[in-house]
Amino acid sequence: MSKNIDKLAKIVFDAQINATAISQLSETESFTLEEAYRVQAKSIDMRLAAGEHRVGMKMGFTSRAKMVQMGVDDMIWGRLTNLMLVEDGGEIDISNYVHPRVEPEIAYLLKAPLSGPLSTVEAWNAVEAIAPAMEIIDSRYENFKFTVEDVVADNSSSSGFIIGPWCKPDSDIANLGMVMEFEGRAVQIGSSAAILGHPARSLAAASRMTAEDGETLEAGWIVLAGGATAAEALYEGVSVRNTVEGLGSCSFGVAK
Ligand code: OOG
Ligand code: MG
Repeated sequence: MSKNIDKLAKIVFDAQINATAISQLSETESFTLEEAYRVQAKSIDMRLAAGEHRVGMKMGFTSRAKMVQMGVDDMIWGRLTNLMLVEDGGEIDISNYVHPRVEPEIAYLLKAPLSGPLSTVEAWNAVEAIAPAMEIIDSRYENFKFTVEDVVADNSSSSGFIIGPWCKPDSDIANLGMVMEFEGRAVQIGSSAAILGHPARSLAAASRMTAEDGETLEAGWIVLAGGATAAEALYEGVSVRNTVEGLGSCSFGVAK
C-alpha cells in the first residue's frame, strides 16, 4: 500500500499546487480512512519540501450545517501552512483556486502544546488568543463531491484562511452570533454554539484526533474550529466579511 499512498499523495499534491480538478480517488482506488490521513500527511510533506511551513490545523464537519451541506457525518481535520494564510483585508485571485467556497469560523492561537484526549477546560487553558476567522475551502474534486476518505486525502479541502484581530480568551464564547456578509449583505447567519455545542470542544477534539495520527498541536499554532454555517461559493469581485459578536470581524475580497 505504501506505493499507493505515495501515488495518491502525488495526485492530490499536483491538484493542490496547480488548482486543477481531479476525479475522486475512491472511484479507482479503495483505501481506508487511516490510509486517507497518510495520503494527506504525505502530500503536505511534499508541500513542506517545496518550501511551505506548518502553521496549524483545521477541524471540519464540527457543525450540523456543514455535515448536512456536504453529506458527511464524521469530524475530519487538515493541515494549515503559511502559504494558505490570506491577509485580513487582502485579496485573492480566483484563478488560483478550482471552485472556492468560504465559511465563517473561529480561530485559536495556542500558547502551549496539546496532545491526546483531554477535557474542554484543559484545551481552553492552552489558548493564548481567539479571533474571528474564515476558511476558504476548495475541494480539488470535480463538482465539490467526495467521500470522507477522498476529502481527508485532499487535506480536508483546506485552501486558505483569514484571521481577524486576536482577542484575549477571557470572555464566554459559547454562544456568539456570527454573520458572514457578501457585499455588505448577510449570506450566512449562525452562532458559535453550532460548533459542537461549544467551540472549545472542537479544540479538544483537534487534540484527540491529531494524536491518533501521532501529531501534537504546537504552541504558536493556529487551530480553526470548523464552519459554523454552510459554506458559500466565491466569485470574482465579491467582498466578504465575517463578524463574530464580541470579537470583531475579518474580511477579504476576490479580485475582478
Ligand atoms: C470539507 C471541509 C469542512 C468545515 O469547516 O466544516 C470544513 C468541505 O466542506 O469541503 O472545513
Ligand atoms: Mg472549515
